[in-house]
Amino acid sequence: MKEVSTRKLYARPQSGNCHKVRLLLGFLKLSYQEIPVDISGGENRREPFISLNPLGQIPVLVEGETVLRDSQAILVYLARKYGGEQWLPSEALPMAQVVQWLSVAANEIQNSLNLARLYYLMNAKVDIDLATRRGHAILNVMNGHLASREWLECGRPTIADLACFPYVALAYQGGISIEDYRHVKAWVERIKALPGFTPMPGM
Ligand SMILES: N[C@@H](CCC(=O)N[C@@H](CS)C(=O)NCC(=O)O)C(=O)O
Repeated sequence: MKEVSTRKLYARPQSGNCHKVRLLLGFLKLSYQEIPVDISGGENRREPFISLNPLGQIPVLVEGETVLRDSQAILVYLARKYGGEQWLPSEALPMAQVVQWLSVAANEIQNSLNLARLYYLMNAKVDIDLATRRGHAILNVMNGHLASREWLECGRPTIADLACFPYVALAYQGGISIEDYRHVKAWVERIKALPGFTPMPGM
């Protein structure tokens, strides 16, 4: 383990966005302290948390004086700082290809598969028909992309895979089955089989 005694991850067990970060911390063998944030109790909207992230969202990574919000940004930081070329290449084109999928994770996946999950698990106000349609649309795109490759980019696992993985693996909790997307299903199993993989509740 590479020790940074002050590395902290503000998170909650049920959050797929937090789990992306947890996965990379694990793969990189980085030690950290997890600080639970009680979102249902509104802790994310009060001090001291709101000073760490004015958006009131988890995950937040604190490493010494560095404070970072957003799971995608945190993946980029950890991958480049501790992962060498493995998880996020530095060359222009492969880096951009990985970043394409970070955007998919933050937009198409977050606003479909994750919203559908929040509708069923947390009674969130969501247009469930729209979220479901969008969920199937992005699964269809991913399935086509993965038909000819094992990993989203670079021929190896990168943060593109980690960013997209949790809400795809948990899609069933939002009433969306990945059974018909066989290449996506195989990719989910491939990620779960990576040495050092740890599941989150529901996986
Ligand atoms: N773009 C952000 C989204 C983070 C996000 O939506 N976090 C949720 C938990 S998974 C949250 O903190 N929700 C509480 C709220 O918005 O009040 C990321 O990828 O980290």
